[in-house]
Amino acid sequence: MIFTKATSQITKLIHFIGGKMRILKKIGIIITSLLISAGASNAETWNMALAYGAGNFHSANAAEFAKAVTEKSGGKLTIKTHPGGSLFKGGAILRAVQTGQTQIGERFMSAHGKFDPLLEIDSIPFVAQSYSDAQKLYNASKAELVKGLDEKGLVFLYAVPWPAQGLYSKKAINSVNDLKGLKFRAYNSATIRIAELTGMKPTKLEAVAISQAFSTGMVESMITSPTTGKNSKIWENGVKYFYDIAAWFPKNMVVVNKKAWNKLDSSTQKLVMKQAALAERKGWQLSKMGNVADKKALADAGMVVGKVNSALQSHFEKTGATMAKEWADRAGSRGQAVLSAYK
Ligand code: PCA
Repeated sequence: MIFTKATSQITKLIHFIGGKMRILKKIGIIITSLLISAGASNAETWNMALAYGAGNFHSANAAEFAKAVTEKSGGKLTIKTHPGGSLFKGGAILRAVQTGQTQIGERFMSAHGKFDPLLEIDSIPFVAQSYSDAQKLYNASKAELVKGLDEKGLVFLYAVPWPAQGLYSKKAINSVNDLKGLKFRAYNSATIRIAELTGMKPTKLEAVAISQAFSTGMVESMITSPTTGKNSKIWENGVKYFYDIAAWFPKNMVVVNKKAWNKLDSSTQKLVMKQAALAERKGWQLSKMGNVADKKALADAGMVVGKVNSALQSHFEKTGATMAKEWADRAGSRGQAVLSAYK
């Protein structure tokens, strides 16, 4: 009897607390939505244009960066990523961000030598042939790069290299003669210049167009990372050979439109810079891992993965020396200062 009474009292108490909790929860929701609407005037949304597929490590890293900023900014900044060139194709991203058509984007730096020759420094063959040299070159060039972008209305956030660049071909390449006349997929002025100095026929194409270009026979060779070959499942398009030249580590950079940047309060700007630094560190690690794993993936898919022979090696070295001189002329004293700081 006493026991039953106590039980019913406890049940009543639980109902009472439950009722109070529901009211508190409702009040909480109301307060939260009031806070959100009060803050709505300084809640920003940025659309982040990415040129490479969602599965690529640069895009995955950018998505993680965007998520971290969105979650940590307390509703002040939401970043939405658009991979695979779905918002703007690679070639249009820098200009789209500069002119404010979108607020943020990632772009392959060395395709923009006309914008600033300093952006091409990481694609001069044989200047930096390892990750540690690539890092040194980045450190030596960063201040000038950031300044050049700033003068053109862009805020630099971070840069991450692609794995070492190598030569892909449908047929085996044992001499410079084997390269002559080949239809060659290029991604910037430097790769076009290599093709010209070698006697290949260059066509500039976005990475997302690679599979189709090889499968239709529009191109039959290219120089890019093991990662891009793997992402394009290049072995399914008749490409059997990968020669690891490892003569440069070109980078992607993430930039923001300056007007969009200036709309953020200083604590949000700090948050973005902090997450950018983390994304940069993570990106370099992912790149180093890909440099090993993606080469293995090419071999596992049945491709012949090796090095060029010494005659080809010296051809590419000579080509690189010519290109270094040409770049020095274009980049002038600014370029010279950066290169001597690197050396
Ligand atoms: N992949 C990109 C740029 C460099 C790289 O490794 C591409 O092929 O377009």
